Amino acid sequence: PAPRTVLLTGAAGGLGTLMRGLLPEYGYALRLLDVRPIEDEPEAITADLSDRAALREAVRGVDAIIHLAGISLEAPFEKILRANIEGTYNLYEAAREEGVGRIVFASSNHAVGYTPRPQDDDPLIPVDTPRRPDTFYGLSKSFGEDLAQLYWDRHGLETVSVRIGSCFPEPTSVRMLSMWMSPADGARLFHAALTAEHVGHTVVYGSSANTRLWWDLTSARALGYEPQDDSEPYAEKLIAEQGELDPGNPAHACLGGHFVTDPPIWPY
Ligand code: NAI
Ligand code: 15L
Repeated sequence: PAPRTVLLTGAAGGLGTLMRGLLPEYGYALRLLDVRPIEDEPEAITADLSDRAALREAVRGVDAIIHLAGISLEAPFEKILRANIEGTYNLYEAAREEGVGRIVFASSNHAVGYTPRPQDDDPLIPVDTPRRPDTFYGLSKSFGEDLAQLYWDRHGLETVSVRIGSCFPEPTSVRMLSMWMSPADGARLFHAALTAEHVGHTVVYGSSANTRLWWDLTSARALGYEPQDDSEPYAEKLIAEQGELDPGNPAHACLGGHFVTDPPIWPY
């Protein structure tokens, strides 16, 4: 049976707010969780991913979880460790203990951020390309994918790890022309990830059907995802403003874009 009650962690964030608007149309009843209170949502659970008792209660009785909570950009290692690495472990443990069958994990392009982007007629990046995190942030997503694999192999808890490109209302950079996932396509992909049968642990790239796509959406489409959007209508304006990507510029050379060249955030 299709999952109905879904815990949405990180519900106060940018993507969480977009999905709170879009997923109910697919028939889901969302239970919301975030460390930040959510305006106009009195029933939302305000809890930190470090609070194991709160997580256990939050996952009790849900059919599935969409796990968006965590630090969404590079940060000092200690913070990433707590929120993204230990926090994701805590959530998986709560899900295992309460018998939740499936998690959709918000992984990121930054788990493979050092992968050179395809140029000219190069093939699209496959989903089984070696992971090459570009930051501690990307490393935490790589960890999350391995954690998901472990919980599938050992406990039969299913996960779809979605390596999200850039999910925002509109693309705002030339790189995003390749990476963009429209919010409506994001909801389509999460719905497919919640409803496809026998996913085990499946890794997919999360983006729209962009003309300038860098990666291969085959595994996402195999879940039943049919993207409807393309960033191309934004291309002319963004390229006029920012110029084409320069293959000689290291910040333009890899999937992770400027994450690859941004100075590290101290203290390590
Ligand atoms: P965001 O930073 O807007 O939202 C993250 C939410 O998680 C925030 O509301 C924050 O309060 C909450 N949070 C952080 N630490 C927490 C903790 N310890 N306990 C409970 N809640 C906590 O980020 P955004 O853009 O909404 O992204 C959501 C997820 O998707 C993140 O995991 C991010 O890494 C991932 N992602 C997003 C992409 C995007 O394009 N928006 C691209 C790739 C991945
Ligand atoms: C991410 O992983 C971030 O969470 C998001 O804020 C964007 O920076 C996105 O990647 C991106 O690469 O554009």
